[in-house]
Amino acid sequence: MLKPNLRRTCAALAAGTSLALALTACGGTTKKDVKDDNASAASAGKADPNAATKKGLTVGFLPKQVNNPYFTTADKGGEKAVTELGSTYKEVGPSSATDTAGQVSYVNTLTQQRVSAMAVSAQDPGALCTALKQAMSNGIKVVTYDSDTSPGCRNAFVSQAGAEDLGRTEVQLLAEQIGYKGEIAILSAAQTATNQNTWIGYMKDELKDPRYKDVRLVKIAYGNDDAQQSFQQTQGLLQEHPNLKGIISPTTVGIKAAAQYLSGSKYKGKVKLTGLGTPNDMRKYVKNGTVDAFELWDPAKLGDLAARTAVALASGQITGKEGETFKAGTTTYTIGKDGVINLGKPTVFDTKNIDQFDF
Ligand code: RAM
Repeated sequence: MLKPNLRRTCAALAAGTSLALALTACGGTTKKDVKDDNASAASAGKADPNAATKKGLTVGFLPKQVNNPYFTTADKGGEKAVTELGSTYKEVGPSSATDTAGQVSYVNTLTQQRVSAMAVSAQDPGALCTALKQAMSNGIKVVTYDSDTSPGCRNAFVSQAGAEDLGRTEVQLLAEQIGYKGEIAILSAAQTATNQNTWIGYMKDELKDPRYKDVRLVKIAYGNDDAQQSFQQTQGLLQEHPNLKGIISPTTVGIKAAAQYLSGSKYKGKVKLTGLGTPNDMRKYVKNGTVDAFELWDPAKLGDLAARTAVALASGQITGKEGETFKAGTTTYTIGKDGVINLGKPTVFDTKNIDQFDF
């Protein structure tokens, strides 16, 4: 929580001095923000579905992590769509997936640069809220994609697939591979990551079903979307739990590192691994028998939809309210509860289809 005198200073700064100064002094999160953020921040006013698509906008992309190939692909999809719609694309972001302070300062940078809209994959549900609200109060439209904030801190969230679907299907995939019996672990990304934590919540719920009565989740490890940390965490999981039968890694960085470790160890093919990976990262591990099946959506399509949502918001075609519809390319999307827009269903990749995909 900001101290009262700092709060006053912030208000005075915002009112009387440059926006930049107020942002620097007052960014960050307070507990109160998180509590107040449960209702979606659909923009005020009415949507005009027939409004023309504005050109000449600037759309800033702020991924969780710039040097993560998943975001390189996703944001390229965003860039292509923004350019196609006649606007300017830019990308800023931290190189570590656990640098929430860095993400806050990038939000502030985009706000100071007066972009028309920003698309953000959040490292933490609450940490960016003060900064994002400041952006929205400056007329900037905020779309989260891939990993959401609390709903009140953005206008809409472009979700890669139903979160519940993703969580449950990963458990289903692994349980089938281990014959519904044995110890399993999860190798996640950052401990605060909204998307991974939501999926893990559904995994735990799925595991309550009686058909998993012989499956036991023994540990959730965090590799922070860092290849080396994820590799070491996998090694640690096997050392600590010698009877481990399977690992779910709902992160492209984690699953690749875990596959790399397993593939060079005595556990190859014996300890099963599934989760969310890209076909290009995972092809060789599917072909060499380390991995049977895993899943993902097309990251470029997620970036594309985030860009088109940002432009539709900035053009006044949607405000982020439930029930509004808009056209993105040739598909019409309907905004769901809490301003969530769903890209579609994930694809399961295995030895039969993996060669048909190139991302
Ligand atoms: C990593 C990131 C990202 C997640 C994918 C599956 O690249 O954690 O947020 O959506 O994995």
